[in-house]
Amino acid sequence: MKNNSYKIIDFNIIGDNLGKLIALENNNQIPFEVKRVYYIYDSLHHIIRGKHAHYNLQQLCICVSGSCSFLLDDCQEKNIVKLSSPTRGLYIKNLIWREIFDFSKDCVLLVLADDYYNENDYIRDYNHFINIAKENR
Ligand code: T46
Repeated sequence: MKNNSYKIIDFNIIGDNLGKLIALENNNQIPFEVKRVYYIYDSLHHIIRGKHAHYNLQQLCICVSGSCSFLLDDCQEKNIVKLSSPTRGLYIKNLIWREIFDFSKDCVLLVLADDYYNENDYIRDYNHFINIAKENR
């Protein structure tokens, strides 16, 4: 997989006797400017979410509670990344097919995105994704 298609970002933990804190800033720990935040919770263990790519959207996904796994596909290679810690984020560039699965009961997946919700940015047909991704390699 093109090594900049996605990356794991380990956050700096600010810890003291009160507990732990993680701070995320635009263009610092987050490799873009955030325009939208959403979170996914109460997903059933056996379901698969995602099953799409984005033409342009970049996102940073953080499992702030529990765990879930991502299948990432850049049209040449598929990798699985498990998120199970609030101390790391998964940065996903555009034109990456993703499927999210294996949700733990307590999973809360926080997603920071660089743009507003726009259904026209979604590629929901896998064959179409393959064609577009190959053209853009
Ligand atoms: C992604 C993965 C990780 C909105 O109205 N606003 C929003 O900001 C979002 C993200 C969704 N929606 C609506 C659209 C659908 O009617 O919420 C419904 C569920 O969305 P979707 O089926 O796209 O959910 P997932 O979990 O398959 O995908 C989401 C994001 O859409 C996607 O960008 O990368 O989480």
